[in-house]
Amino acid sequence: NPNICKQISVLGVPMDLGADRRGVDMGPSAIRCAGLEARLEQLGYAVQDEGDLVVRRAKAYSSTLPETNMKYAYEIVRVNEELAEKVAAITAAGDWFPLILGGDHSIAIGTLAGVTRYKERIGVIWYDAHGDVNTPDTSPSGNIHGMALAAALGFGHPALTGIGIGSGGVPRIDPRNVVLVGARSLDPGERIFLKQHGVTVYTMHEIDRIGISAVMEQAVRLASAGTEGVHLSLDLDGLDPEDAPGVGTPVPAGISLRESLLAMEILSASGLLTSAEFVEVNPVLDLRNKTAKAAVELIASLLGETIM
Ligand code: HAR
Ligand code: MN
Ligand code: MN
Ligand code: MN
Repeated sequence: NPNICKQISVLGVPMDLGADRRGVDMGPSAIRCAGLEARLEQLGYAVQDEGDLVVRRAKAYSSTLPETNMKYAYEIVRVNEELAEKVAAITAAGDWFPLILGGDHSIAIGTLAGVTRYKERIGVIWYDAHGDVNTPDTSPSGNIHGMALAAALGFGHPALTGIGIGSGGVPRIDPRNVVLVGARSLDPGERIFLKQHGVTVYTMHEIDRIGISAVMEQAVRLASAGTEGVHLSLDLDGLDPEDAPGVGTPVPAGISLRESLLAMEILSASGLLTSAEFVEVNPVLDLRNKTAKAAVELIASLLGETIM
């Protein structure tokens, strides 16, 4: 097993405000129900379950940030600040691997702020049907989960870009170390953003053309160049809805579970993984916890499980 940490700290973030849709708040619970801890222990890890952060219900009409379209911004910012501190504390000593369970993808802002606290520079593999690089100006929905990656890179509203690093802080992620895998639903403003900032995008086109193994090998190389390691931010809607039906915004013709398991194995074998989050599991829309079970399979492969 190539991963450095033999101890895994699991933290749930039952956030659904960033998606403006109920259900994804139950994601951490569903992933635990699918047998996460036992599976990790079978792999020889010591597991510390930190439980879930508290996310308060918020009324939409009173919680959109004034003069923006950012729905539920106050509570999303508050929870992400707490998440950043918690993740930073988990990584402080260097011998615990943070595994964050979402929750909608807005939690990546806090996770990434925490993961980069004690690191000069890290790369990110963003496994997702979407780009999540909207800013309030380009977002068609005002849903903050569609702004998370832009915010983590320092673009968008200061309320989001300052999370975990303060208003004078500079994000420790270079867009050239960010790689999107599985993209197939990008907004016009997102395409411009991705080109402008030099983010590498492997859409379904490249995955079909050169295969998931070549895509992942290149993704690992680009994300790790000049960095101290790679964070995986995996949105279950990156997978095909056939394999992961329990997501709020399914997009057809996605990455299969089989391809995704190989993707995780390649990332695992790199030995460069610092941290990971699995987000957007919506048990209300799922079929017999299929998507949460897929998440557990992916996590096991990511953390070194092999068949032989
Ligand atoms: N791009 C659209 C928006 O910003 C939809 C993106 C949201 N869906 C996600 N994110 N699950 O990955 O509103
Ligand atoms: Mn135990
Ligand atoms: Mn996403
Ligand atoms: Mn998505």
